[in-house]
Amino acid sequence: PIQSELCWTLPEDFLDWPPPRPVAAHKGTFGHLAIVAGSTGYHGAAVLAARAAQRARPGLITLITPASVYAVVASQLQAVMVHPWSAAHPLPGRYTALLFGPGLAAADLPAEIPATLARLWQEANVPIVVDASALDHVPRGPIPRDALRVLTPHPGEAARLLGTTTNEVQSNRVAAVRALSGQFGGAWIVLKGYQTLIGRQHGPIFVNPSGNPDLAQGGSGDVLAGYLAGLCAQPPLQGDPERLIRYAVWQHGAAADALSRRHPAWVVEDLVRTLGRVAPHRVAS
Ligand code: B4P
Ligand code: MG
Repeated sequence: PIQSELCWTLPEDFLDWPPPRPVAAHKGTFGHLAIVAGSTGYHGAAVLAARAAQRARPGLITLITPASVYAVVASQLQAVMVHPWSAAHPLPGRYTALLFGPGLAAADLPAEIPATLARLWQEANVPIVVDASALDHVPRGPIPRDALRVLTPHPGEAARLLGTTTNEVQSNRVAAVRALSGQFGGAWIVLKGYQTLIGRQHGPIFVNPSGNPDLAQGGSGDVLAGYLAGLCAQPPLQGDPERLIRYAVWQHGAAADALSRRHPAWVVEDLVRTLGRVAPHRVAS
């Protein structure tokens, strides 16, 4: 049953969003995203997230990746700056948003990466998005007031964080969002899957109507994380985090729906190319 705390996202919610870019804008206007992602065996997650972040069109993107995968990651990206993880790149630096994950999973992951995430999560005054195995390194407890924090678990990850089962999460997804947000200082939770939920410990929970089972392929979550973080990095969009997150999730699903209508056998690289190109429309009543 639909509870009163649930609000459906509608495509028409975004007829005036993102706002038009000022004619005299330059790349500095749209911020600089840092992505910390990838590890041995998971280099593709970093590449997909970076390419999806490009589709959100922040001014600049820097991808910081463990030295073990640096060469293979860097060789696949052009406009994205790529650096091997090292103390030479202090975070948050001048970045206007940070994404930790996806693909930060391998046993050879430098130990400073989880430690840096834990410190920044509690201190940094810039938006932080955390996805995939990086979720395991987010500290419970308070977060800075007025700093955007977003976790993007799928039901399996949500269950791991809550110490319960995937079935339990799926049987009351709203409760899972509330509980996760409560544990992580009131952070925004994007609980993925059919009808992705977006919400916090208190306040409305938004239900996303777009997307379909063609998204059930490895890498589609990495694409969402990159695209969402690419929007978070843009100062002109940071004033309305609720709409920003809802738009990212809606656009990701709508791009999948557009692909599924045209050619059913699409793969996640097609999703990256389509992302950001679906125009919001009014739904006939
Ligand atoms: P992992 O092996 O950790 O998968 P991953 O690397 O995170 O893959 P990826 O990043 O591409 O996908 P993600 O789910 O992040 O874990 C997979 C395991 O987790 C599964 O074997 C299962 O046990 C569990 N799990 C994951 N999703 C589940 C679900 N929905 N229900 C039950 N168990 C689940 O991101 C996928 C993206 O595609 C999200 O944006 C999601 O919303 C979207 N998507 C997938 N299926 C969709 C659908 N039917 N309708 C609409 N959107 C859908
Ligand atoms: Mg994932």
